[in-house]
Amino acid sequence: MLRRNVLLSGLVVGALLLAACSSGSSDTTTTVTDAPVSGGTDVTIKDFAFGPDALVISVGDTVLWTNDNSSPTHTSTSEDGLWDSGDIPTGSRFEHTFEEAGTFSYICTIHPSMTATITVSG
Ligand SMILES: [Cu+2]
Repeated sequence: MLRRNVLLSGLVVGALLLAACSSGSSDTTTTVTDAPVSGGTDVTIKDFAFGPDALVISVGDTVLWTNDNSSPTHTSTSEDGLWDSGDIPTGSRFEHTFEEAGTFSYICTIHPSMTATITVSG
């Protein structure tokens, strides 16, 4: 058991050394931000509306819906069945990543007069 642990820690150290070497030879700078989703695009649900109600994004983008603190429960539900958030309570968020191009309409199933579109360009 002890021998196995020594072997394992040797492997870990080796891996760390390798990682240190490869990061040392790279000049890529990684910036850490407090953004909730990198490359994401935000929709705010407020005053019984999606804002913006027409959003243009790229394939692979993640859209983050945030239900405003003053707003009751809503949903973000694709009319094509592509996504369905279920209930998004006050102050909560939902995200969906778009993997195909097209124009997609969605509604709030609780308030069907709330409509909006996401256009995904390839
Ligand atoms: Cu709603």
